[in-house]
Formats: sequence, C-alpha cells, structure tokens
Amino acid sequence: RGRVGSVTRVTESTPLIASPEPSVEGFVREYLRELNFTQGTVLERASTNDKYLALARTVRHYLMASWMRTTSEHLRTQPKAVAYLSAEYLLGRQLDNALIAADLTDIASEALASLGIDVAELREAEVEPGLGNGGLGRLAACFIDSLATMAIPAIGYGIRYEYGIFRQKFEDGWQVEKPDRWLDNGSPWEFAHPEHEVTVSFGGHVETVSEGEGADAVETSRWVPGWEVLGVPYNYMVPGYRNGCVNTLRLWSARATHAFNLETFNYGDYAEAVRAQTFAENISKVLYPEDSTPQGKELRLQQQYFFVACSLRDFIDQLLPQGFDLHRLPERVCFQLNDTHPVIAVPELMRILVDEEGFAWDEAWEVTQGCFAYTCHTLLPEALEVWPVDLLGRLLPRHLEIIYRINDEFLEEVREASGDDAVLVRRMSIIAEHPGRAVRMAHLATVAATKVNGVAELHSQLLRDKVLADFARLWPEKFTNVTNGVTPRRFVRMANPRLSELITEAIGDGWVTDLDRLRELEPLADDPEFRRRFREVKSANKERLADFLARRDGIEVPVDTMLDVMVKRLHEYKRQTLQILHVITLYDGIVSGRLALEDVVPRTVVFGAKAAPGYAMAKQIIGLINHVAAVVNNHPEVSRVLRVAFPANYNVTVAETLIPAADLSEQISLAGKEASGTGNMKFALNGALTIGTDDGANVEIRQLVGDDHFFLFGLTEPEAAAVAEAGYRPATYYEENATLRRALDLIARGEFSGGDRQTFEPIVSNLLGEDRFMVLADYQSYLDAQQRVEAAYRDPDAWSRSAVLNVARSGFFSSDRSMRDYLDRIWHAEPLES
Ligand code: Z16
Repeated sequence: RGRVGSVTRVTESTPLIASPEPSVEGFVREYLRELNFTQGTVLERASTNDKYLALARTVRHYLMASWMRTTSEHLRTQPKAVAYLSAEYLLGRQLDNALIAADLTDIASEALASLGIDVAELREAEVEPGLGNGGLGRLAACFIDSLATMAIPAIGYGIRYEYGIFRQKFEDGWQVEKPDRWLDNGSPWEFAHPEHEVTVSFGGHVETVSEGEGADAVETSRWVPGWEVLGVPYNYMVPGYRNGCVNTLRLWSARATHAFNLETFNYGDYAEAVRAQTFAENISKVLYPEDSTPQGKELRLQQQYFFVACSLRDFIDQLLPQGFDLHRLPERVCFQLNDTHPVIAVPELMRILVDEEGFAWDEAWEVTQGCFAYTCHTLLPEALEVWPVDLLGRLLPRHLEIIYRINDEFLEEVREASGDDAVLVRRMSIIAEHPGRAVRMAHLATVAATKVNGVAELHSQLLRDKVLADFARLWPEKFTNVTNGVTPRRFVRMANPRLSELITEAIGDGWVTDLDRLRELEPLADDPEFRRRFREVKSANKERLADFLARRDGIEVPVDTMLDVMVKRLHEYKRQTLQILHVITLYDGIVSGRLALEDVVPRTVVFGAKAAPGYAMAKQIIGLINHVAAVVNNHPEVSRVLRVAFPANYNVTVAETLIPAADLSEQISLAGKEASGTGNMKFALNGALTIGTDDGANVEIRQLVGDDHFFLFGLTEPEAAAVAEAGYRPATYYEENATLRRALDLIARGEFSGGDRQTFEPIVSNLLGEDRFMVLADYQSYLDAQQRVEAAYRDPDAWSRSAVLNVARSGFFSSDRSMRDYLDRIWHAEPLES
C-alpha cells in the first residue's frame, strides 16, 4: 500500500449520478431505503439514532451530486484555491445546516411526519462535532461556510480528533471534565478514504551528503526519519447556501503503519512491537483544550506537523495535475495559516521543494513566501507559541535545520536594514535565547508570509504598533486587517427562524447571502408594529430557551425578565469576574436594604464557559459563579428580581438557542486584550444590545450601530497601557469604593461558601494584589453602564428600537464580507463559474 499515484483527471464533464429530485414522496422513498438497506432496520424497531442516521444520509444524497460536480470542476479547471490550515473546526450540528443549504427543511418534515416521525426529535439526537475550543475554531467553520456559499474553490484541512472539546460537568459547582465521545454512534457526515492515506515521518537524524566533485561539490542534507505514521483523510461536505457548490473539509486521522521490522524485535517482543506502533494513533486522539494559552506539549507539536504534512502532500499529489511545475505553486494556492498552530508547514514546504524536488534554496524560498499567509488571533504574549529547540530538533531535525537557515538569512536582512542593531536582531530573531532556546512560531510565520493579518481593526493596529512592531517597520506592506465575521446561515437563518421570517417578510430573503441588505430594516425601527413583532420574536425565543434549559439542565429560567448573557471561554482577561461582581453588588444592595426590589429591573444573568482543565484560576471563577448563583437563586427576596443560570457544557448547540433569546450581550474584556470576539457579532445580529469595552470588534460594532445603541464603559487601550506603565495598584479602588469593598468582603467572608473563607481566597487576593486585567479599575464604570442599561430597558419601545437598529446595522459582520476582504487583500482567488 502506498499513496495513490494520481487521480483520474477530468477532461470534460465526468459522468455523475444525479441527486434525487426534491419531493415529499421521493424523500420518503430515499429515507426508507436508507433505514432498511443501509441502517438495516425496519421502522417499527428503529431507535432514535437509527432514524437520525437514516435522515442524515438521506439529506446527504441531495447534496452529493453537487459535491461531486464541485470536486471534479476544481480538478478540471485548476483554479487558484484557498487551502485553509486550521488545527480546529468547531462545526456544530450538521443536520439542520444541511437541510437549510439544500432547501429541504419542509420536505423532510412533511416526509417524516407521514411516517410518524418528528424531525425535531431527530435533530436532538446529533452529537455536535466539537473539534475546536472556541472563537478560533468556530471562525474556521464560519469561513468554510462562506467560501462555499460564495463558490470559492477552497479546501479546509484539519485534524479528525477522536475526542473533541471535553464535556463539562459541575460537581458542587466545580468544573469536572468528561471525554467527548462524539463518534460513539457513528458520524454520517464523514467519508473515510484510506486509499488516499499519506505517510508522515518523525524523528531520526539528518545526514549530510556531498554531491559532485572538487569545486562543484555541494553539501546537501538528507533526513533519515526514525518513525512513521499514516494519515487517513476523512472528507466532510461543506455545502454552500442553495448555490450548487459543495466544498470539502478534509480532516486527518492517524493510523499505525504496522510496517515495523519484526527482526529488530525478537519474536517474544511481538506484542511490544505492535504496541509501540499503535502508540502513533494517539496523535489524532484528543483536542488540546486550551484556548488562547497553549501548552507546549510534544504531542501537540506532533499533531501540528502531522496534519500539515498530510495536507501539503495531499494538495500537491492529489489536487494538482501530475507533473505540475511547483515553481508556479503560488498561482494555484494560498495556504492560510490559522494562528501559529500550522506554521510548521513553512519548513515542511521548504523541505519538500529543496530535499525532494531539488529546488535551489532561494527558488524554494520564493515559492514558499508566495504560498503562505498568516492570521494572528491574539495579543497575549503567553498565547504566542514557542517550541523548545531541543524538542523540535528531536521530533523534526531537518525542519529545525531549515528554520535555522531561514533565520540566518532573515537576520542578515535585519542587520543590513538596521545598520547592525544587535538589540533589534535579538528581538526579531525566530530563535529566542531566553529562558531557553526556542522557536518563536509567530516570527517564523511573519517572516514567511505574504501577508499577516489581525482579526479586528484595533487588533491589527496593536499588532503593527506593539506585538510585531519591528516587523511592521521592516515590511509595512505585509500587514493588513481582516475583521472577523460569522455566518448568517447558521447564526441567524438557522438559529433564529422567527427573526428570519420577520426579516424576510419585511425585505425579502436576499439578506441570507447579502447581509448588508439588513440596512433596509432601518426605517422599520421607527415602526411601532414592527417593533411589537420584534418583541414577540424575542419573547418566543425566551420561551424556547426556557424550555430547552428546563429539559437539558433542569434549570428554571423566567421568561419575562431581561436576559443578560455572557458566553465565552473562561479567561481572566475576558473578566467574567466583573459580571459576577455586579451580581454580588445587586444582591448586597437588596439584602442590606439599600436597594428596593421595585428599583431593580428584573434580570436573568446567564453564563456559559469552559475553563482549560489546567487553568486553576479559571476553575475558581467557575466555582464562584455557581456558588453565587446558588445563594442568589435561593434567596426569597433577591430571587424575585435576580436569577443566575449557568448551564454546563456551553457549546455551539447551546449558543444557537441562547443567543436569539438574549437582550443584553456582555463583551467586557480589558481593552487591548480580546483580539476580536465573534460572539459579540452573533448577539448584535440577533438583536441584543451590547454592554462592552472599547476592545476587539466591539469598537467596530459600536461605530456601526451608534453610541446610543451600545453601552460603552471602561478604560480604553491607551488608558489601560498608561495605568499599567504608571504602576497599577488595585487595592486603591478597594479602599476608595465602598460598594466594591462590600462586594469583595462578601466573597472574602464566605457568604457564598457556607462561611468558609478559604474557598475563594485566591480570587480575592488576586484581585487585591495583582489584578492583571484591571477588574477593579473598571468596576465603577461598569456599574454605571449597568445603570444606563436598566434605565433603557424600562422603556420597551426605545429598547426594541435600538435592538432593531443593532440588527439592521450589523450586516458588516457576515463572514461573507470577511471572505471578500481576504480575497481582495490576501488570496486573490475567484469564484468558480457554474
Ligand atoms: C482562540 O480561540 C483565539 C485566539 C487564540 O490565540 C487562540 C484561540 Cl484557540 C480567539 C480570540 O481570543 C478571539 O478574540 C477571536 O475572536 C477568535 O480567536 C477568532 O479570531
């Protein structure tokens, strides 16, 4: 077995089997065929999972011909393609999305109803593929959706983790992680292609060989790997919205080669030999659950190299015609590096070109520089990946050598440009010297890429001015911005059918693929009847949410209160603590009698957040929220106006029910820390108002929706930087603000921990001592903003006017627009004609 040499080239149009015509009777027939012939069961005996699998496969049929046609057109016409390299794709459930893309929702419901089956029940049976941590993984999923909807030739490459992001449970309010066995019931959306397996090498050493004689002799390096693993591709359909284009997401799964040499073991060690090989399959076993602060674990580097090595081989061997001149690779592809995770692809392409294809170094470097672009997603220094040189050298010795050479030539350029500025050279080097020698992946990516982009205006600005300032001075034209976006198909059309209908009734359905058309709703913000119907939609969505949480978590959510939502990964910079301090302040006000019940706007505060399992402070904060929730919700007076709900295991499916119901969106990170945020966009598009800092894409949301329809608070980035510079002393705020002092004292005295003062001591002492993200500095400003929120909410007409304007003015945040920006500024690819 080896890799398949070449695919059949499609010269004209390939013979393709047609997908079935959409009709109710046809759908019933297809469905029963799937249930009986594939699932091997009869309707009377079919389990919910049987019925779900049969439905998923039936829907698949209707997209299949488009998928095959798109694939063969790509092979035939060889357009420039986008190859998105991402270690994460947080896809969410597939069934409903596929139904909507294929325009089969009504036909499927009718067809299954005629068999006595409720489609809604089958939707619930799908376990979402949670192959990502949060924003970055969900962004990748939105981008491939938009690329397909815009008919751009694109392929997503990633890892088929056997276990996705952990399932979160609470025990006594504390987070416990359980494995996410998402494949247990089978996944009807994937197509394994073991015949297209790719071999990936690791370890070993590098040999130097001399070729030629005398003065012509050249030394070349040859990698002699120590071990190998196979990558098996699994293909997923990425259907465009009703446009006949279905792109591919290709995720790699690690398999043992079992090609071990039995002679190196004596026969008695047979079992050990097999075990050692099977060990290689660990590579795609589990997603690392770190968002923003990666752990430098060897297995993680193995994952990264594994999937990019598979993907480059796949693109070159399978998607390009045989004998393609790789000098022209930049005409055919842009490999977009989603953060630093896939950056090892840079030395890998150099290795392929130099060692395997015999390119001269300079030639290879020119091609490589033309093929890659890099997206940075962070500003936190601890989130920028670095790999210890000894680890990287052990795992990928030839790649380390290549990185050193790239660095040598790059630093030569820096010396020349700077007149030998040694300090600058040390700062910019791809190799860090302290605390230990390590490869700075962001520097490697920046040196190699044609373009480097941040993910929101402010973020890109700060990248240029701070994080990568030296590079921006050297190559100003390399740096650009592409503000993130979200797909309106999943996050409006699918998640909020009621709002979608209201919008479509008003302005037609063109907005689904042209979100700027939401502007046409603007005049309707002044129409009392439209606002009334908008409020009806919100309140129906709250009922749906209440129902969902009651069944899923046994949580009771009142439907007639302001729904105040903060959902995102748990991180100190995102400042969930600030919101819980507001809750505690309200609680304290009521309990102490300083605040009368009738002066409080009834609200339900909903949190959703996972903490990285090794992030102790984040887990503390989760514990605190749950403990505060228990006290608040059980207090006879307080609970009449204030509730806190923290459903466990926040994921894409929960987001889809929660966001459409929200009134208030909490986007309260310390300014200068959140690269963009994308939840903020989903809320605005679903008609929630934002309370937020001047951070990430909040800045652009506020500019677009207008100051009157956004609750701004807190330090600005330059202010926060100045405070930090001058020496931030959080205790001052505690000493000078009595309300804040009371809230913190309640925590410290054990009000939420049965009188125990130790439980939350780490949180309190951190806030009073270091408070790296300036929670205390922004506390009063946040309270004031919450006061403005209450005042605004008391006027339902004014509130819903603002909410409608948020929807009408947020069309910019479609990921279709992000894709247009990437295409214009970075990729220069074009849609496939159909
Ligand atoms: C991630 O989800 C993000 C950044 C990062 O370095 C690593 C991961 Cl896993 C997030 C950002 O925190 C968020 O602001 C941004 O909206 C998102 O990536 C998509 O760009």
